[in-house]
Amino acid sequence: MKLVLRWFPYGDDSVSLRQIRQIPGVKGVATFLSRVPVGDVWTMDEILHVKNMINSHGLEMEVIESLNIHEDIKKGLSTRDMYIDNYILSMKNLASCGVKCICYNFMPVMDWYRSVLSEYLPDGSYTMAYYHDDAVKLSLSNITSSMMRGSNNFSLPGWEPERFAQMADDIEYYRNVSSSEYFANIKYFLDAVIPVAESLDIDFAVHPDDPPWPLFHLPKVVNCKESISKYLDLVPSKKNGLTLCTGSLAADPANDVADIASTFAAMGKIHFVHLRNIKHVSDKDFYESAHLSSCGDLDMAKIVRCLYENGFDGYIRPDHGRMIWDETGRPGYGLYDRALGAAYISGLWEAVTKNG
Ligand SMILES: [Mn+2]
Repeated sequence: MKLVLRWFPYGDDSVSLRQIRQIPGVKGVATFLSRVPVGDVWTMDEILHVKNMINSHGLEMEVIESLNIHEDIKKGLSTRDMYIDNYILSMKNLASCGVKCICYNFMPVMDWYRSVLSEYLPDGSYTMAYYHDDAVKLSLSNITSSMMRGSNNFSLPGWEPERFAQMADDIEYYRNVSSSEYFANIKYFLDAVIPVAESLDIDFAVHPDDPPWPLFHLPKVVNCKESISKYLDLVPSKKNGLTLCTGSLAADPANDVADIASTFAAMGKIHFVHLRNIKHVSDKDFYESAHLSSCGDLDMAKIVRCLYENGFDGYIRPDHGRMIWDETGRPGYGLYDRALGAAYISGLWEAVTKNG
């Protein structure tokens, strides 16, 4: 197991590499080239520029989160072959630079969504939350403007303002795309990239939908044990694997995250884990709690034990953190609470590996 932290380059992060280096146990960062437009090739020059910066702080860049997929690939348009060729070139360049794991998602239009980016908790911290009734009654423009207002002037991955103009049209487009057509588009993409991942020895790790139920009637892809199996079976390969995001999956109380962890770790299919906790206030309403089991609904020790006992040997990162100790920054991605999460995960891992 290797512990990493998400980090955003180009001055778009309130947390420095120097600070990350000082969190005990953290070996590297999961990052991405946010200034390369989605669909363009990640050139060696651009990758090495960021990698050298990370390495010079004593950290590794073995995980990319995310190498995003152009919407034309998701829609299955005739232009997709060009974008897939670009994607493969980016994979090859990343492999030459020592990258071993690529996290991505196949969610149409929206990467993730919270109806509140800064909710006050009784202990004086702030966190992200989701209230389903609010989410379904808001218009797209209300949603995009509330995400922007809550962003503290940092970019929100998946919510790039240049995409807003297109979002409404895209949502309309998917009204006529059935789930089976959408999965055919996924398979077309995986058929092209998984053999390349095999030849490059890069682990491919799809991130679950967040939240795990449909918004704006958009197709859902990876949101439960069955859909994870369906997705991974599209192209059977060790390289076609999963990012186990515990918080995303646990948002649906029907999901048994420990069981999902055991099942897919035993198959060698979990390459990357986002370990975070959430606390439900009703079936579809929740907030992101501190990482400790006692603070949320998830049994974090059990999940770590399930991963370890089933041979998991990939990357783990603490996921979103609350804003504590008067910190400000990108919602979910401050330093302090994620550092506490990292220390907690290190403790759980040490306990399970030493005591079984
Ligand atoms: Mn996640």
